[in-house]
Amino acid sequence: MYKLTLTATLTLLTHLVSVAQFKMLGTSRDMGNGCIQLTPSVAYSEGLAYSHTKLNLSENFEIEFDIFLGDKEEGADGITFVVHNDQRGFNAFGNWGECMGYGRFNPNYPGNSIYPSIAVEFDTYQNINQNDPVSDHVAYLENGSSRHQSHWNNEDSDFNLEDNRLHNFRFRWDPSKKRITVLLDGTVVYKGQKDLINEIFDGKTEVIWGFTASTGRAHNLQYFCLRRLASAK
Ligand SMILES: [Ca+2]
Ligand SMILES: [Ca+2]
Repeated sequence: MYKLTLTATLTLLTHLVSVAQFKMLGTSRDMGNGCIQLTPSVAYSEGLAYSHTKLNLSENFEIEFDIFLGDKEEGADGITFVVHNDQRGFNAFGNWGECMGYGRFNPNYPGNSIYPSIAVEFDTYQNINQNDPVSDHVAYLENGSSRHQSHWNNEDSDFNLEDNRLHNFRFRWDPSKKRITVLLDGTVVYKGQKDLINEIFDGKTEVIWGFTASTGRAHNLQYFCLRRLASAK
């Protein structure tokens, strides 16, 4: 029932997104064919891409992209989808390596990270410091901390996202139910309830969104490809 209602609402207004809509930072660049590179397969790279158009958290929306996390299973570090209201605006970035351009190395030390924010990480490298499992995984993050208490890896200790394939990513926000739903290749990989406007963004409804990625000693080509942004007014 929920799904049917959401789908019907989303058809009210669908925006087609374009590469020109994104501001690129660091190693990000237009790859053509509607794809934006975040990092090349080069050590210690960091790239971000933000949509010039902000999201309105008082509205329903679903964002859909394809993401590519590399072809080397021993690569690193992953991509985050981020929603933020950092005072640095479209120039905000976090640390490299395990922080994926979003977070900080020590969860308890402010360091440089994107704040206030939420993010979904697609993590391809185990960092014990951030509570990562041995496998690749998806996790929900808040306020620039890369450490997470839970994760999704399909309960598969060999789960691998660095498989030289595009993976479909969808992020849904329902403000009436305060519900976040994240899908990877059609499977729900995170579902949570949070009053984002008041608990994270101090009453603000207009927020910046985009993708961040980085590499460390290990690396991979990482990019995303445009699909659609749908929202209801
Ligand atoms: Ca990691
Ligand atoms: Ca892997």
